[in-house]
Amino acid sequence: MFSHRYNTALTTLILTCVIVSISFSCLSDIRKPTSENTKLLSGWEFQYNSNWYPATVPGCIHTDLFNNKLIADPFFGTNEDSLQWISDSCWQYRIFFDNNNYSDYTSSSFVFDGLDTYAEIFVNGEKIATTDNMFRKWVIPIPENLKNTGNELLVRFLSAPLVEAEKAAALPYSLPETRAFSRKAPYHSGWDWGPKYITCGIWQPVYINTWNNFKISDFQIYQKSLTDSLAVVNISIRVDSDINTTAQANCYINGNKVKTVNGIDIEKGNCIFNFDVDITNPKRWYPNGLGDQYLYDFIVEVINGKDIDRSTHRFGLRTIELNTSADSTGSAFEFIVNGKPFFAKGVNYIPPESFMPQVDRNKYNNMLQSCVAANMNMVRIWGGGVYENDVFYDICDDLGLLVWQDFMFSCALYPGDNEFINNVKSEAEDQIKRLRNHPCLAIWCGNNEVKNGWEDWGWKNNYTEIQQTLIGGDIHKLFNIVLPAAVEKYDKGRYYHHTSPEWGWGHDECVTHGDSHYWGVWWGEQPFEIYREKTGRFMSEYGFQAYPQLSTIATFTTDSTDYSLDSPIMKNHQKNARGVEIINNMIDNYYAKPNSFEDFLYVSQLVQALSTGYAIETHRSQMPHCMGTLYWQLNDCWPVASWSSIDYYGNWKALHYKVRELFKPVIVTSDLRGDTLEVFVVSDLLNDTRDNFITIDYIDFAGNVISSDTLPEITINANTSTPVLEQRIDKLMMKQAGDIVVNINLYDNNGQLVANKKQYLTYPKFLNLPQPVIDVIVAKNKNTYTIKLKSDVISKDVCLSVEPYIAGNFSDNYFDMLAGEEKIVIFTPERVHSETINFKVRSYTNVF
Ligand code: BMA
Repeated sequence: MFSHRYNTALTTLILTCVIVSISFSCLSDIRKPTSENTKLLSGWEFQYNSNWYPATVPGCIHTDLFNNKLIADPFFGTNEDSLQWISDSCWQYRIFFDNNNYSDYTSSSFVFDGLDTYAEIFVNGEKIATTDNMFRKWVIPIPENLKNTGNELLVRFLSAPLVEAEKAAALPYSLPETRAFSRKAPYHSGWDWGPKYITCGIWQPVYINTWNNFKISDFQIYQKSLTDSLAVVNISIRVDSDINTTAQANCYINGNKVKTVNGIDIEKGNCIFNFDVDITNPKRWYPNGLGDQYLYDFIVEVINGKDIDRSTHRFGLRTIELNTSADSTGSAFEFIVNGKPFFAKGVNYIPPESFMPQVDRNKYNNMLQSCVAANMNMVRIWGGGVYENDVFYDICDDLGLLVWQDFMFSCALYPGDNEFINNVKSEAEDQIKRLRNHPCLAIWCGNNEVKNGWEDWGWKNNYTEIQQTLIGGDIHKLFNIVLPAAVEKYDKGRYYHHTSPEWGWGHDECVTHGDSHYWGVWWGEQPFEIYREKTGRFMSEYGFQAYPQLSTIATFTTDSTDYSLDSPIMKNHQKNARGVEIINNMIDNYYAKPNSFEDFLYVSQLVQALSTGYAIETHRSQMPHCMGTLYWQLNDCWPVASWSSIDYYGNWKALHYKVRELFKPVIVTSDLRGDTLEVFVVSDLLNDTRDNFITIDYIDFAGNVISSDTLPEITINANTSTPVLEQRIDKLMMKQAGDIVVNINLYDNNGQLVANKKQYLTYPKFLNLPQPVIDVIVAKNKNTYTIKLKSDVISKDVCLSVEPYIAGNFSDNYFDMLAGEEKIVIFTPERVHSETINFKVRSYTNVF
């Protein structure tokens, strides 16, 4: 179901989680730790009608029903419509377990790392707990009166929509989204790129934790100071204890014991103690592109005469600050890492699955590797999804991807009663403690578009002034008091940003103050050129939709009779009410009308790449006014038309290839304002380089150079954007705008090509493109294919595909080739294929 690429994820559901695999061989004391976790993952069943069926844990009801052939594929056709009943029902899960003398331990508990969402938990029919927050970890003591064998642990999930309706009814006014009453992934209720599947289930691992006398329940590594010669980190250890004892603590870094602290008084209950550790000549952790990602392995242990417990984490040494100071324009939004301001290049990330427990390490790896391949250094985990699994942050630590972490609140107003607030406080504590040791974590953000919604989306009109004061007070309390206090308490020093964006796109401040979501192009249908005027200090959202490729559409359609934008299935897989219309309008504005459904898919990708690519170029060229750009959105949670640059199956859309070019450390950007050509050189490098040069060739589509210019002695200034040319284009030349491309090359002082930009003088639809003949020579290597392409005249937006479809990766795609230019592309299939692979080559002139 759902994926031909990731279907192994269905069966391999044991997510790598809290357990960090660091070798303990360096430790002198090899006694077993007092605290032990025993997984409780196999043997679960769920009840449907009155029968019990095997369940997968971690998992959810929709995937369990599907795996047992009780429902159709939720992603196929219009099945979404007929599967809504699932979320209106209660669902029960059970497992039988033996009593391993649990009452002999000081403590023995069931630990649920995550339950989605409203659960009642019973042992042998007796209720032992209720839960109401998907984002909390639940530790529930195992009752004493167990049988020796065959004890039943039963988890009953209530229907979230029904619980929400009850909570909503208790409030004297209604909130715009009833999902806001639940602490549950907002996107489950449907989004403008996602289906409505309100899941329930044991969505994170379950285990039994036992310990005797004491255990380490938490440990924080806090960097107190960092210079080139010395880092001082404070280790703070929380111990839960059933005894009063005096203990010793040891700290190991990279296998070497670096600290022993004796005489620690541990008292019954819980206590926190801390000590400093010095690291001389520290190696720093840098974001991708700015340096290495050095990680230290930390182990701490607490020992008394007879007991020992240990905990491990990796840690990276770096400083990170966010400069939000007022300046002559407004207020900055500039990240500074290890003392150096840098331009944040990245993307917004949504949950990669409608049914999150299906995601495995492989999928995270593919997505995050695609970010690094596209020269990104930051990913924003958007507040309408989930706090990600540990493995996600581990990979970000490894790859140097900074994480902008929203708390999970999005596009809604929230209640402010004590029960809700206390629930959020516990969630924040759990999540902050879980994530704070990761060097990738750059910033906490209160929510997505709550202030923006409250100020700009007309919600206020539904309320009296008194109600507005109450609601305004509730969201203020949540995002300006409760959450920042939690960050201050558990993760002191990490920046907390109360909402994203600071100002909605209709406000003047969106270009002068803080972070900005500029949605004027998609929602406002403004021309792409508006991005010039609307570049803010940090562009944390903007984007344009495109359809995925045909092979992706084939996974949820029956046959080609569904291949029409108006077919019920295609409509179901376009969640934005005006999506088709907006894409078509923009195609009309910029491109020729595509002939067929498949051509439409392709052109939708071109228009997305043109629009979002233009935004990125503009944002970077307005550095340092603008110091970051995160486009909307990286990925999909099912196969769908959306703003993503990578589809559900991991296929790169045209945009992702474009992003890879535009996020290179040094680029040359250009723009046409009327008949004036402007050229900038943008650099993320930390040093200036001199004596570079730029060639500017006006070339017709048959390859004749009409005029040439060289700009000598170009300095690529470190970490900024430098205008290098502003030139009126000759009138005669402008008359031939449809017949010319300006090929701009930036060379270093050794004559090596550093960057290229092909600037057209008019929109693609006005180009008089000849029909190219492209020579294609394919050579099969051991595991890859080399495709050599050469075109007689210019060929625009050359797109390679494999037909019939085979999953794999093209080293480049959706590129322009000048007349006579040769291009080599490597195709790497995901699996080795013995049969012949057919490559299809198309270019923009094939669509009209
Ligand atoms: C942004 C996001 C999402 C949404 C996207 C596209 O503002 O925050 O809510 O999916 O717009 O409409």
